[in-house]
Amino acid sequence: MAAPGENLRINGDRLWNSLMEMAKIGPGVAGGNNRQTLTDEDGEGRALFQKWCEEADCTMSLDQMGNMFAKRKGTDPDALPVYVGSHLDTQPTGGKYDGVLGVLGGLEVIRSLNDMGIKTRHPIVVTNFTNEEGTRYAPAMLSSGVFAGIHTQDWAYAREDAEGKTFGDELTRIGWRGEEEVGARKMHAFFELHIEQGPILEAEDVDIGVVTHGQGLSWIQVTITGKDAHTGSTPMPMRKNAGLGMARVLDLVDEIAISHAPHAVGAAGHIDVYPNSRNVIPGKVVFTVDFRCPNINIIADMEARLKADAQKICDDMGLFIEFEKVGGFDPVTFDKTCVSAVRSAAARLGYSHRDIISGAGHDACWINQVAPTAMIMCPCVDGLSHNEAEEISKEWSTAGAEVLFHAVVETAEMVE
Ligand code: HGY
Ligand code: MN
Ligand code: MN
Repeated sequence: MAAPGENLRINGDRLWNSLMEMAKIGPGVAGGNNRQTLTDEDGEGRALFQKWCEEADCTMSLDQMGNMFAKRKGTDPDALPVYVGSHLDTQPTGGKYDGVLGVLGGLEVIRSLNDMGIKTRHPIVVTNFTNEEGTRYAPAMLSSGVFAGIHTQDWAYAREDAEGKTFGDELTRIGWRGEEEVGARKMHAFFELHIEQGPILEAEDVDIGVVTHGQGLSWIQVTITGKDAHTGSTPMPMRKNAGLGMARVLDLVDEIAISHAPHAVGAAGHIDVYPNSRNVIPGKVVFTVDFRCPNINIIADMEARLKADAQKICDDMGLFIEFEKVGGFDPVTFDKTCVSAVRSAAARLGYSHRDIISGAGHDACWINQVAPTAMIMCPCVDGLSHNEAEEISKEWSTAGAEVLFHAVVETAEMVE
């Protein structure tokens, strides 16, 4: 397939301006974003994205999980489309670029093709996957997971947020529940541009991460039950302190991950304490342990050690402990042809690049199970993400989108 000439570039200013416009929707309190999935702000962001896609002469489709598909026609109506995209939902203290760069970078590919009057044989479809973050509704990558046949739609619809509102009801409430069957679409290939969310590219002064693999993930929800009691009048030996049990288990999580250094990681980001009153010994805690590693055997070892050693901690303290697997996926190997298209695009465009394993999970990790898939990463400042201070440069954004443009256009086959 003919690759685009190195002179074919995107409009980095237009992409940057669109990123800044989208960032105005669902602002955080510290310069980032709080545009959580299926909130009114998510609905507003979707509407803006749809408006921009229609202005770029795309046709928008919506499936039953609210996944959005903006299609630019190809010359061959029978050719499977090349998909490009990511997610518009953010963490509660999210940044302006996590996910959004991949969706608006895909839109910039379309806008640039329109500017240059370039036709491709395969159609190109820009995608916004619903609820990639998995914050309000666990697990992460929920809708790309339904699209790839990992989760059933009924199971996804029944997921509840902290207030007991279901995914299905909230998707209907914000008016973005489509009719299209989820996963019925077939893809020629899928490309996702994403910030690295780690420190490697910036530290090595490299412009582009050619993502060859994604590490695996395990989310285990742990419930420890003790006994609510008065923090003042209950003698120490009589206490059944679920909060103390959690503290010792969280220390164990850190110890397990460090024992598999340097690649394994572990922490708990979600913690609920009951009754969460200043003068009541916690009778119950619920928290989610997040283990990750590129090696599936190490993930299994971390899960096994957590269960065995946390059980012993709680037995010794007279506490009751339960474990529930609430999310996870095996390490991912992306498609070699798509990865090569990314690597040769970076080289052609003169950008420094290196192979990299994705530390975070992405919709591409699930889509890789149903279509040839690859990812492109750009650096982020101090490797910081899932923090309102998340930052990238316009140059990094432009470089990432140009590599995306070249990889997508090569795969979609430019028509002279
Ligand atoms: O959890 C993840 O890795 C992704 O940011 N949802
Ligand atoms: Mn993301
Ligand atoms: Mn994220």
